[in-house]
Amino acid sequence: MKILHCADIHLGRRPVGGVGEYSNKRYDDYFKAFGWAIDTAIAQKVSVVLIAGDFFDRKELIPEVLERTEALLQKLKDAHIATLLIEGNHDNITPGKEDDSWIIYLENKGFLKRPSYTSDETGLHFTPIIIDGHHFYGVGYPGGFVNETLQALAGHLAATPDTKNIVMVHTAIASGDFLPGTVEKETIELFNGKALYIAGGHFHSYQASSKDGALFYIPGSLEYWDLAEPGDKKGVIIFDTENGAHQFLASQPRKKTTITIDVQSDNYDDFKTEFAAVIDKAAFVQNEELVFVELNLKKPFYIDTAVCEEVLLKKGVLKPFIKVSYPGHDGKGDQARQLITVEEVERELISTWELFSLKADETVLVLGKLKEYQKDNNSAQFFETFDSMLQMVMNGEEASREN
Ligand SMILES: [Mn+2]
Repeated sequence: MKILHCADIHLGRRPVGGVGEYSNKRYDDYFKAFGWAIDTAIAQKVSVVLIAGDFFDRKELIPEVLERTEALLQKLKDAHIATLLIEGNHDNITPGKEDDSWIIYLENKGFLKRPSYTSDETGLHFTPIIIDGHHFYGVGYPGGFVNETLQALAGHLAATPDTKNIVMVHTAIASGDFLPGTVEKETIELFNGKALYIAGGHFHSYQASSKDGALFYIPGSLEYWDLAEPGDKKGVIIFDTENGAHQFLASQPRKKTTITIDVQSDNYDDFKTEFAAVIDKAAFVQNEELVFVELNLKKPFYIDTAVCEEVLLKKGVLKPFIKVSYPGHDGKGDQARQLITVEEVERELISTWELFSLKADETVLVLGKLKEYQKDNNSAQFFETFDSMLQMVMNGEEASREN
């Protein structure tokens, strides 16, 4: 059986603060990239497509995102290719809130199937999706519980030998530094002889467990989610369960040019001349390129990055990004920040607040709405939502006084 594995599609993403042409082009890019993955699946005559989390960029969708997504998934359905999906940290389903999930909606409409598990006092219970004798297991995004969850799954698989197992999990192997939601390689090794393939995600560039008979793969996001994300190897993996062969096919994300300047100047005025001279020598595809400029300073001084961006925009760059590295900056922590969503940071903080902690998930949801209404200048909805948020907290207080 041939399988196409992709992950981190991030449909519906619009760059933060992006307006106009740049924002619209990037919004389209994620749909185009998924369209390419679908065309590849059809051309390669695969039986199953695996989407290993972060299918959507966020839980709430505008109608157009849903419409375009359904049109793309319909192509797989028409080609009689089964689509299996797990959630990532961006589209994670809140337990008990399954009715609010657009992923469950797509599942109910027959566009995809979602291997999942439940937990109770007796442990974790895994429900595989079975296709042509292959058992597909999925654990979504277990976050901080990823090692325990996968250990339990490995135990379950040990009790059912002789089945062809494929595992889907939204995680990556972290070596050395702690990164949120990542798994230890020892946990992955528990699956040797128990699974044919583990379909991972979360990191946005290609990863494969390094041992012989590698099991665990990440194809990388199809498009750049963040211009500063490490690694440029992005695409899909075609896996053949009959002979164990796997093949990486690179996607074509929007052109990104990285320019690293080891700044010689020690003051802003000299720097402006130095910067302009470097950029003047570069040539860009007009209005199409993302340009990421890293400025490595030997001596710290203030740089107005808006001025640098203006220089690049005048050269016809679609979107410039300027990153200033001051002496002594080791870049540690940058990747951790890229891996978690704003909502996850908010939830962690709110769960420490006395009045809101029991309603952390709801509060994050309401804050998201308030931000949107603020952006849209919709004061009526803003105040209505704000009132309901206060009501929610007051009800929570009353409930605790009664008990
Ligand atoms: Mn992602």
